[in-house]
Amino acid sequence: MPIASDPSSDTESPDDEQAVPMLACHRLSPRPCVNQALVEELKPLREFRFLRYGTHAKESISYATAVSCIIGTPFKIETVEQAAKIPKVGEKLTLKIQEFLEYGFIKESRYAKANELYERGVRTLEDLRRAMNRKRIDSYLKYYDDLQEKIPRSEVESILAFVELQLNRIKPGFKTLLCGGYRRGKEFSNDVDILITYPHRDGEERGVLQALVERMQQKNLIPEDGILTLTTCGTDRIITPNRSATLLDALDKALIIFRHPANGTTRVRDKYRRVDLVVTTWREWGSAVVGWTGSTQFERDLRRHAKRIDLKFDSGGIRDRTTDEPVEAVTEKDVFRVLGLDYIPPEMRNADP
Ligand code: OXD
Ligand code: MN
Ligand code: MN
Repeated sequence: MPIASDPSSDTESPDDEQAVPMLACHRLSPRPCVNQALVEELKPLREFRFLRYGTHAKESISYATAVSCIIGTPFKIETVEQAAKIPKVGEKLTLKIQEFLEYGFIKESRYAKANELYERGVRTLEDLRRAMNRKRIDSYLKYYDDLQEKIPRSEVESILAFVELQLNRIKPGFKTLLCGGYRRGKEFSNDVDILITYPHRDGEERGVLQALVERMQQKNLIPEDGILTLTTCGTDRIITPNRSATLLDALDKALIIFRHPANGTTRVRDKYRRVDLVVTTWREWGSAVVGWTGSTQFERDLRRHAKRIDLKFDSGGIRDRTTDEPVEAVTEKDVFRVLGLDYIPPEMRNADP
């Protein structure tokens, strides 16, 4: 594995030429991967655990990590022995893989797929759980059908164009980047993740998110109950530097429901789409890009990797764990370099099914 340059990256059997690194930031995760059929079969089992235990429970995370290791396995798994050597793949999962190798499917997975909860859409239930107050749940339900739909790349781009049009009216000179699944090359996204900054002009971004959201509301591009979360910690931190100076991931964020107008398109009616607007200083741009590109497991493993080398990573920046001092990394490549990692292109960060 050329990517496993970090000596601290543990593999199940370091002598084995085919050993799979434990962390997603030490390996490549393409979509589709060579074991995609197996991954598809394991996906409902993984999502069933998310539902049963919650996304942050260790039962869920260990399963997700095992599936992620299978995604990062560069060779086709053809024997039980190969499966058993993959990091995090325990006895029970090995048996499931054996079943898959013999029959081409996993019985329990088919049951899980047929499960009513699964049919209702894990993503939305998760979103609902995340949505902590009643108002948010209500607005979610109102736009439920639209929000269930996956968003094609062309529409993601069209939504960015709408946002840029508004930004141009507020303060030109910005730079945007579509992150999330779109940046990792997915044909269809669950939502639209837009990062915004002002290159080389730290401070220019201050207050921009608030202005953007207000403008979009005035234009009726965000329904009345369409702001799920609005935090302006980044701006607040700049205005009052000492109060929350150690806050990590203190980016300005608006998680909204966007009304995507139908006029000028072939659609017969407007559609409601989930959009995340994230404003960052130029200084934190690299970390924000890495943090908002995902996938979830990739980010989780990146944080674990950073911890091992006594750093703290998240989309708000990199810090020294001991001194809490920020470590500079303006570009995405800087982030990988500072973390002592080989650069992994976004389309190789698909560490979740
Ligand atoms: C998505 C993603 O699909 O970010 O929205 O993965
Ligand atoms: Mn996304
Ligand atoms: Mn998002």
